[in-house]
Amino acid sequence: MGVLAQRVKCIREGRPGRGPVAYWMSRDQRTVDNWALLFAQETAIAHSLPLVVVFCLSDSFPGAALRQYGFMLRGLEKVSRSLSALSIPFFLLPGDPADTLPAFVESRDISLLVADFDPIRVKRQWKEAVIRKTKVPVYDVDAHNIVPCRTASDKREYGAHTIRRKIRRLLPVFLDDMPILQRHPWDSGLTGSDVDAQTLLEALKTDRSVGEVDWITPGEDEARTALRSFIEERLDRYETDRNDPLKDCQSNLSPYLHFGQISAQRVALEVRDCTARIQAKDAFLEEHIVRRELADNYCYHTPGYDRFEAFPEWAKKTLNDHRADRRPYLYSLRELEMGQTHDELWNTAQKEMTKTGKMHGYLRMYWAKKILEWTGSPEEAISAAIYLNDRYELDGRDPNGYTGIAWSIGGVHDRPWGERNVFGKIRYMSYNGCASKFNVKRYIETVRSGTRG
Ligand code: FAD
Ligand code: FO1
Repeated sequence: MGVLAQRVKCIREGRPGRGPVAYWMSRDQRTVDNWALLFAQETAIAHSLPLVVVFCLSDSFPGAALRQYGFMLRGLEKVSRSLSALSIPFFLLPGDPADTLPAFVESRDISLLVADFDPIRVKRQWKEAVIRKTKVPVYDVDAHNIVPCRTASDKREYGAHTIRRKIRRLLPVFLDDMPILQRHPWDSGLTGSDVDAQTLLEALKTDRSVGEVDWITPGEDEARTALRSFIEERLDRYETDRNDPLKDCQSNLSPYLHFGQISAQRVALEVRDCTARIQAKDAFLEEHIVRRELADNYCYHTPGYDRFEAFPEWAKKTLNDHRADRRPYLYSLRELEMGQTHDELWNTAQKEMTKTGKMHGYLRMYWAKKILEWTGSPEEAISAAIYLNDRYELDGRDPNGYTGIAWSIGGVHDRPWGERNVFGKIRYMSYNGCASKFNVKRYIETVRSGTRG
């Protein structure tokens, strides 16, 4: 497991306890193909120690509502069962990690804590708070990226073209098969939590106005089924049809990837080794590996990843030069949320997101760019886009989202284009541009009639 060492970072030497090794599961909510869990098990076995998994359930995760907690908890219920079958008890601690985890570490005399890598702000804050209130060694494992974020690059990359060559060079080392999690040989004598998703959801203090969706089922097995059906039925058309919302050619893996219910490495291995057309495979792997890992790179190296200040100098200048431009339309957050603009295409994309929890990828660019055009300032646009994206998307609250919005509104990972009103040199997208890509009227009909999403 040599490459495993490159995924692991010791973030605090600390003083080991005498009890089990604990994996603090958060981003990578799966038992199979989980490098953080594999590292925790390898360490526990090396010291003849039991292994436990702990998950802190915060009811105030930024932007999350019933929709996302439902998907997550129904997946975790299955994770807890799979782990206990391997003699690895799963503990679910309701509350903020800083309030619950230190006491858990203390009371079980945990010998060391393994966490999973996550570049978003709230997760860094959680880790810092837990480290301050504990003394044990803490390790951080990148189980989410194929090429670990901290190995791919030591700085913020300019764009896909700069990180692509770094990732390509390292893929042969990291895009390899993964060991199987074993039945744990050392028994902790501890009984884990009884995770009943429905009961937890009913007790959860969260926004219930954004309801669960029923077109996708959470869980590790369901994620692998979704991957298989994408490979068998849609992958072949990916590079030709992926930008047409009527062709239904996306993988629909993002909710599973966001909650870590499937390993990105597993997805890449199965796509690489399947018999689909090479152009389709390459197009998918470009998005799935380069674009996704570029998003982690951006959020990890840019603490203010969701702010105007994070935009490239050229973008800040051009947006400032056009700050006073007259906006052709101005909409409030409420009007945007209700899809009450003059643009039926935009309203329909918004409706697809609020109804299904998953807006088509091509339309997300158009959707965000129009928010820049129809709000009073770039700062207001960022805040509205993040609020709506994180509140309604199943895959929201993710580095991919903060980066997608920064690309659309602030030119991050993009270059200057022809200067125009409000946008300045930020890449522009138009209704007619969409109409040249797909049948806009039919897309509007399918969402309105409910046959889509
Ligand atoms: P597929 O096309 O099947 O892609 C497979 C996987 O590749 C995705 O799950 C994702 O992990 C990765 N990927 C694809 N496109 C991108 C991209 N542009 N950037 C980074 N990774 C990508 N993605 C999210 O996961 N969560 C979000 O909240 C989110 N918000 C976005 C907001 C805007 C304004 C934009 C422009 C993009 C956003 N994206 C987001 C990226 C992309 O649109 C989604 O990842 C994709 O549509 C998810 O559907 P899929 O898995 O079926 O896509
Ligand atoms: N991670 C946790 O460890 N505990 C939570 O309670 C939690 C809630 C949550 C709700 C919505 C959502 O989209 C993500 C949530 N996550 C939670 C984090 C998630 O697993 C990922 O770590 C990050 O969001 C992606 O970087």
